[in-house]
Amino acid sequence: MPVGPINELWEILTLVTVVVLGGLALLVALVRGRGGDTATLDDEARPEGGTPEGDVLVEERPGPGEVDDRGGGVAVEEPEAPTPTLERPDSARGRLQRLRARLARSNSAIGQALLSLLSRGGLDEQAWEDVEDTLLASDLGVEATQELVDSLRTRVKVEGTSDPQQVRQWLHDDLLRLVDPSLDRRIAASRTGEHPAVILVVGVNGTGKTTTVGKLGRVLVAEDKDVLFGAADTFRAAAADQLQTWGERVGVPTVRSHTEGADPASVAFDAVRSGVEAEVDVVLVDTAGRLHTKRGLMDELGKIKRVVEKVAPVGEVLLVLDATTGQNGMRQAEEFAREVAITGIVLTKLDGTAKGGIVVNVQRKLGVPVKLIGLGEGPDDLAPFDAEAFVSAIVG
Ligand SMILES: Nc1nc2c(ncn2[C@@H]2O[C@H](COP(=O)(O)OP(=O)(O)OP(=O)(O)O)[C@@H](O)[C@H]2O)c(=O)[nH]1
Ligand SMILES: [Mg+2]
Repeated sequence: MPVGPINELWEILTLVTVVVLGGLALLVALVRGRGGDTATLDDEARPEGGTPEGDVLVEERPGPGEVDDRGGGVAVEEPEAPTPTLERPDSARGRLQRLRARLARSNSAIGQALLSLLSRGGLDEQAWEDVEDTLLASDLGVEATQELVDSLRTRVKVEGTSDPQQVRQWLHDDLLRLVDPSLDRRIAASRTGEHPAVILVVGVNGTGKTTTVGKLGRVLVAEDKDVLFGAADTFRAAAADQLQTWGERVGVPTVRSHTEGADPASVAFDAVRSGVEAEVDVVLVDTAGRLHTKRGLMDELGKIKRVVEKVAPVGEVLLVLDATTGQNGMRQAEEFAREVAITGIVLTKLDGTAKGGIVVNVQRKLGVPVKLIGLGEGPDDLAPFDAEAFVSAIVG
């Protein structure tokens, strides 16, 4: 058997093994080296503290004179990519048309009672007293009720008629005069010079402030305005969450603090300052509900307004009143007006009450117009107050 070729074969095999092993060793060394690099890159890519970039924008600032920054950082919570449910709401007019039936339903109790009384032939003392009671029950107030009844009685007597059509027309005209269509009910929601419009929303607990801020934000967004919410209700953490949820629903960022009990004036200040920097059109500031009888809390409201005005004038202070609270609502209105200059009233929950008369009462007491009405809990259930539509809803 020839030995030469076998030896050659062994030599070749040994060479191949050496080359393969060397190659493997080189490969392992290379992979190790690259592996180290990867780890370093990962570490650098992760921001310190593990906060995902763009999630929260924490602003630190020294408190201005009066501001006591108990709250620590305030964050602007951008709504996540606009929610798919975010569609364009009706125009103001369209919304009122849609809600008219609801308004009529709520007021028809007054209207029905009045019309059936007035169209009853031969109005006697008892009938007039019943008319008076119906008007008082609708929270029209003693003065306005007296005026209305006197006016109607005189007309019926002078004209010598109680023709239902005619009486209905008189009732309509008298009510409209009381509601006063000449009042300016526009919401100040446009920038003035360098400043965004600032709207402060105040009122007692549970009247519908936060809901109103959310709904109003939606109306303004639909008018192509840049809007920012300020969550100055720091009393409960859930309050800021509630506003932020509305913000996400209607596509508006919310400036808030995550610290329960943070200074509300400080959060309001931060919201308005962010609004100035971002050059938005409107900053809507939601405040905590407060009992009008609690001195300390009422003082706090004055402070919020003063602190905000270090950055931009507050053009609108909306008092939110629950239409179902009757005379108590009137007392609230007077106390709030004493503390901050109220520029407009939002009357909520008119969908569930026949107490629409409070519109007249509160306007007279405060000399401030009802600007908006809440007719339900949904995002589109806020309408501009329209005197004519309101009266027609009562009289039919
Ligand atoms: N039916 C009806 N419910 C309303 C209306 N406006 C608000 N609400 C409801 O009233 C309740 C209280 O509303 P919020 O907006 O939380 O009231 P708030 O004034 O912010 O309450 P606090 O912050 O606790 O003082 C909620 O259940 C709302 O859905 C309205 O116009 N009609
Ligand atoms: Mg609230």
